[in-house]
Amino acid sequence: MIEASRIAQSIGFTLDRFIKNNQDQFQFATGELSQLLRDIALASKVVKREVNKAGLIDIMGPIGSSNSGGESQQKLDVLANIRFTRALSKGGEVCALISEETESFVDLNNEGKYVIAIDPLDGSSNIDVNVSIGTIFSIYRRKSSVGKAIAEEDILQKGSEQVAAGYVLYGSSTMLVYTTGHGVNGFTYEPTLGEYFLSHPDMKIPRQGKIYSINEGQSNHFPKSIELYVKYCKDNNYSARYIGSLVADFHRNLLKGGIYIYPQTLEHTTGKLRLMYECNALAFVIEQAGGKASDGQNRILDITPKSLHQRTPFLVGSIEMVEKAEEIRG
Ligand code: AHM
Ligand code: MG
Repeated sequence: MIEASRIAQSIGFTLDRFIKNNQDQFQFATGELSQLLRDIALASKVVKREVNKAGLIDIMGPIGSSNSGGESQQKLDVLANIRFTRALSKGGEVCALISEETESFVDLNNEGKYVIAIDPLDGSSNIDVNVSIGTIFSIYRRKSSVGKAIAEEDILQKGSEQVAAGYVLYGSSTMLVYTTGHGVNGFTYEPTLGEYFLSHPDMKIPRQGKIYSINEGQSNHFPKSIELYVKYCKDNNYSARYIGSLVADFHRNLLKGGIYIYPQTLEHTTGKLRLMYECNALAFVIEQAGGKASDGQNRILDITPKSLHQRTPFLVGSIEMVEKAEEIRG
């Protein structure tokens, strides 16, 4: 664990320098994971550039196709998927790619050591109305031997096996927040220099907050326990804040303290969010920041995925709030 003071002294470091300085945290580090993080940062800059052009050129709106979950794909969803796939395929560090936008995983047929699960552009229904969106990523070590085809054991790994994870928030500024299991650090993009700089060292979520984030329009179909927890939030004068863009809601709650919940609903009987490329990454980040993530009963990171696009109920945020929500029974 790097000392908080050493991290604090790194404020203003470029992402590149920070990654290089902390490379010794990775067991058996050979620089590949560092390169992979740089590839993600580079792709995010390209996506950020496209996102900022929305409204000016023809990249908004649906493209007319559906993603793995049958949801309408936006032009920027597809574009972001192409940008990340290209950036991650070229370096040779990644051997397989799992994406929200593609039905099955992509075997890159190389000697890469890492498997990556990614939601290239989450919350993309918000693009047309100029609301923050994000990219979410999880990085795992390959388990099968190099030279063999990618196996199920490489793909369906538990969240606890992630070696790094994070997100990019395309908001009023663009931020890259990630963890390699040694705390959470946030970098802000400086557009005139084209660089990410460390702005939020060693991020910690308050143990208790006063914000709850849930789509209350679905409340007629919440499980009883969630209905009662929402009542508890109201009885305690918590504030409701829901952007409907997971990365933005998560990031705000990480900074201020709060809880985000997407439970089972009538339409999404097992929850809406995807375990492998939405929940696991954010669960790893929140635990590293001192918070908690659960499906209501089980730790998200302990769930063994049975399929690529598996959904799960998701409760994430300040530890005392998530524990309270788990404690209330319907
Ligand atoms: P997406 O992957 O299709 O973009 O959907 C995920 C999004 C999350 O960003 C957000 O928190 C949630 O769906 C909002 O869902 P709802 O509109 O049902 O509240
Ligand atoms: Mg998504």
